[in-house]
Amino acid sequence: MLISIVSGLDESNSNKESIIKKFSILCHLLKSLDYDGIELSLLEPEKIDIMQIREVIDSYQIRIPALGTGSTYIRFGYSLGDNNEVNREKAIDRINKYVDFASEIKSKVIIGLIRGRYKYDSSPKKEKSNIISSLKRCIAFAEDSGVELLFEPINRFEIDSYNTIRESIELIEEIGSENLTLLIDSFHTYLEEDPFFIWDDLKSICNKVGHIHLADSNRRAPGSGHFDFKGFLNIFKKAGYNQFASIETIMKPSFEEVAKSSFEYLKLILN
Ligand code: LER
Ligand code: MN
Repeated sequence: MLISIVSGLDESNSNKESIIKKFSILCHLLKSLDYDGIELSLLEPEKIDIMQIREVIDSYQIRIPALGTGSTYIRFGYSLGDNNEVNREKAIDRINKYVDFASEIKSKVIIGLIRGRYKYDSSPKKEKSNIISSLKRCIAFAEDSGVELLFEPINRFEIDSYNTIRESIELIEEIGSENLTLLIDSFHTYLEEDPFFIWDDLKSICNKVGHIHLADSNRRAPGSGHFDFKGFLNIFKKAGYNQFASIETIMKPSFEEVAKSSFEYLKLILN
């Protein structure tokens, strides 16, 4: 299992030079801590100089396993489940920009918060049907570009649909594309899944998982709450999962400290 951590690059408020500088500093730090990758949470990937990013990842021998897209909904308000067609088109168009970026660096693209929340003019049923039709369009583009999309179940306090692993698997099976896999986030798993069944369920769906997010029950660094990371990660380890697990937490007291303590804790568990 490969280990990475999530960071933004503040690309919307910076010039190309300072974006690369920030990225190089992050890679330098993470490499010194023995990380395999850095997951990027982006708003406008088209503002980033992809050639320079490639030079940095090559020089540090570090990978960018996935791109987070949730800020498209949080900052721009565009979502795949919106009842307004113009807004849906904008979200699909934004996903295509992430896919373009991902195809250049062999990364994957996350479909999480960009699904949005339904408004007064919608309903759970309409929202789901909007998400499915938007997702089919995104998948067609991702397939043409050779990029994998990662569908992430997200807890009910942040989003209105596909909160559980079971619902998400059903959707993935309905879409039926090899380019659509599951992203399991330990924090959403902790909040949404039945503790009696989840461990057996995870064993049976391991082969559909393309990426993992790690945060403890308090959404802080693994080891600081009471989520059973040993049980969770050993299921994937035993199943031969060889993709990435990314630390995605509240970065307190600091990014550096979270990166350091999480890595040490995970190595103890995984070895
Ligand atoms: C995104 O990966 C995620 O987990 C959401 O809950 C956004 O915070
Ligand atoms: Mn997540």
